[in-house]
Amino acid sequence: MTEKSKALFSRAACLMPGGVNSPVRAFKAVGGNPLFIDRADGCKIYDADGNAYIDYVSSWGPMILGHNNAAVREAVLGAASKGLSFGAPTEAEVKLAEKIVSLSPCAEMVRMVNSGTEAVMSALRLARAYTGRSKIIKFEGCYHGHADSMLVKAGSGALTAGVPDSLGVSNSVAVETLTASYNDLASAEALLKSCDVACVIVEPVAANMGVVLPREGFLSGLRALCDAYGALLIIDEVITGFRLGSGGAQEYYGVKADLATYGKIIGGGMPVGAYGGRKEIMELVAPSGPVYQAGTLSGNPVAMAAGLAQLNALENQDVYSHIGRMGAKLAAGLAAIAKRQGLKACVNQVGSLACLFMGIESADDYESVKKADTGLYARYFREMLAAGVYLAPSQFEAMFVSYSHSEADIDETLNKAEQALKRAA
Ligand code: KE4
Repeated sequence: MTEKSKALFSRAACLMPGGVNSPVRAFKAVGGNPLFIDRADGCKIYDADGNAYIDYVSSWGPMILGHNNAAVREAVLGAASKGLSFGAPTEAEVKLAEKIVSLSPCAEMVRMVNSGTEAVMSALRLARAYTGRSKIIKFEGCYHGHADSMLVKAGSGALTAGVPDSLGVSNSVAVETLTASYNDLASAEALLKSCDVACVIVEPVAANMGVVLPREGFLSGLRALCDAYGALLIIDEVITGFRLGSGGAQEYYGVKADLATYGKIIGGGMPVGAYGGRKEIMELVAPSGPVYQAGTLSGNPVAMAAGLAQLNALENQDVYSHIGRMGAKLAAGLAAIAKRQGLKACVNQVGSLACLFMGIESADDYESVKKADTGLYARYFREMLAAGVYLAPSQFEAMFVSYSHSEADIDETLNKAEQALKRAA
C-alpha cells in the first residue's frame, strides 16, 4: 500500500519537473511511481505509508554510517541551536578542512562548496587556469555532476571534439571536452597526443555505470600520461572519497591526484562538496588568486558539523572492515544466486560498493555495460521493492552498504533476491 506516495507524487508532478528534484529519483528507468520517504533509521528507510525497506541507495552515498546516526544528529542539532548560517568564517569549517587535508592523499588545501557538481566545476576551472589550457578529457560512462562541460559525449570520430549530451549545452562548450574509453589507456593517450589538455577527470571506480572497477594499471597509467603531457589529473572522489577507506580511492589504488573532488560523505547527509590539491594550485583560487569561485552557503556551519561528526565517526576503523565484509558477502551471495538460477549476470564489488549487472557476463568498460538487460533489472527492482528492499532505481547505479547493514540484513536481502530473481526472470 503506497497511497500517500501516489497522492504526493501527483501533487509533486505539477510543481517540479518529473515530480522530483533529481531525475534518477523518478523511477523512469524501472517503471512505477517513486516512493516518498518519510524517515530513515540505521539501514532502513520508511515511506509515507509507513512501509519499511532495507536501503541500498543510502542517499546515493552520504549515509555510510547508516541513517539517523546519533553523533551526526547531535552535531547538527547542536550547531543549528547556535544559528544556521552567517556568511562568514567559522571554526566549524576550519575543523572540517583540517580533517579533509589530514586524510586526503593530495590535498594541502581545500575549498568547501555545496555539491559534487560545484566541486567538479570549480576544479575544472582551476585546472584550466593552472595549465593555461582549455581542453578537458573525461571518460564515457563516467558522471561528474551536471556542469555544462561534463554533459558532453564523444563526437563522431574518436579523436574529434565532444558534442552536447544535454539540450542547453552549447557546442562551443562541448568542443572543449574530449571523451576517452574507461579502462582504455590508449584512448586517453591518443587524445593527449592530439592537443594540449588542461586535465583528465576520472572516477577512480566508475560508479555511475553500475560499478566498473579500474583495470590493473589504468589509474597509474593515467597518472603517468598526465605527467608526460603536462595535464592535471583530477580524481573525482565524490563517491569513493572516505568510502573506500579514510584515504579514499587514491590510497586504495595508490594513485595521487593533482586535484581531488569530494562530496556526499563529507557532508554527513547535508549539502557539502569540496575540491583540494597542492597549495601551488589551490592558491590560484580567489581571493588568494585570480580563479573566481564563491558560494553563499559554502562552509555552512550546520553542514560542516554534520560532515565533521561523520568523518570523526569513520576513524573507528571497524567501519571500513565491516562495510567491506558486508559488501563482499552481498556480492558473493548475489553471484551465487544468479549462478544457481542459470541467470546470465555478473556482480562487481569493491568495499561497500556493488552492482548486479543483468544479462551480461562481464562489466569492465562502458561498451560491455551498455549491453546489460535493463528490462530484467527493472523487473528485479520492482520485485525487491515489493519485498521491502530499496535498490537503486537504475541498472547503472551502485548499491551502497552502510555500517548499519548487519549480517542478518544481508542474509534477508539475499533471501529476497533469490525469490525476486526467480519471479523477474
Ligand atoms: P552532486 O552534484 O549530485 O552532489 O554530485 C555530482 C557527482 C559528481 N561526481 C560523482 C562521481 C558522482 O557520482 C556525482 C553524483 N552522483 C549521483 C549518483 N550516481 C547523484 C544522484 C543524483 O544525481 O540524484
